[in-house]
Amino acid sequence: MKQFNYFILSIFFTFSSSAFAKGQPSEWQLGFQEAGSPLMKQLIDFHDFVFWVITAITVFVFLLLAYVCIKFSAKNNKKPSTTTHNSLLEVAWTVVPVLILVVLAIPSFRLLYNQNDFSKIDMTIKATAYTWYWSYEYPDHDGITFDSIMLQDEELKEGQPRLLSTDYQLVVPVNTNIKVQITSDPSGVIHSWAVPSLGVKMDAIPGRLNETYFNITEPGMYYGQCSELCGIGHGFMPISIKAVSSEEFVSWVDVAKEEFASDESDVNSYANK
Ligand SMILES: [Cu+2]
Repeated sequence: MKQFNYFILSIFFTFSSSAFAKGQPSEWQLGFQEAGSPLMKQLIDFHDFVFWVITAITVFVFLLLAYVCIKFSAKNNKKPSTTTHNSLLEVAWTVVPVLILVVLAIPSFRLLYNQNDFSKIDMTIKATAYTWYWSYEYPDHDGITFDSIMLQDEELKEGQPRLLSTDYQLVVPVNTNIKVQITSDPSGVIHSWAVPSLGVKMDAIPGRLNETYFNITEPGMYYGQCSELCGIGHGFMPISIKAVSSEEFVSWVDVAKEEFASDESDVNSYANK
């Protein structure tokens, strides 16, 4: 399936000027963004596996229907059989679907378990949704806190995707299990913190702390958007993540501690700006 998608994509790319960029959508994209985390890789593999299973079932049922329609039509089958039961057949069409479901359920539950396995977390970040931007907090790094506001078209620099770039990015180290605690402004609405290439999508609900995690394998930019219809600014509260090496992250933390010296009034004062 993946190969097929890439084949189709390559055809479209021949006619499109956009280059294939990791961690963000591309023009004429079909299928998923390239996996940026092991979890997304598993999600894509499972999707591809299920795709082939349902394709086989659909083709089988279609061929069976076509066969029955032709073979047992009033024209071809003048004297219908009076058979009403066939034990072997009835057991088979019950047991076979059950087995197919078991074959699907095993990798599905394994994936579900992996998505909720918080046993090996290296660091935590808190994302809070406001109308209409995300605010981030690094509780493990002296509580660095900052808002991440979408860049307007005229503020975009070369290579920054429109509607996905923010003034401050969520900077994280690569090959680190990062837990994200997600919530929403208590006086706000429900949002959703979603980054497609990382296989992460979690609702941000006022008064409730949800959590998810990701592990980025390669340095680079990874973009996401609010994925809950939250109101007028829904399309304008992107998530942009900058994955860097652990050394770069350490030096970023030093700079960020100065730049975003924890100031609670920061978030509240934004509304008055
Ligand atoms: Cu939102």
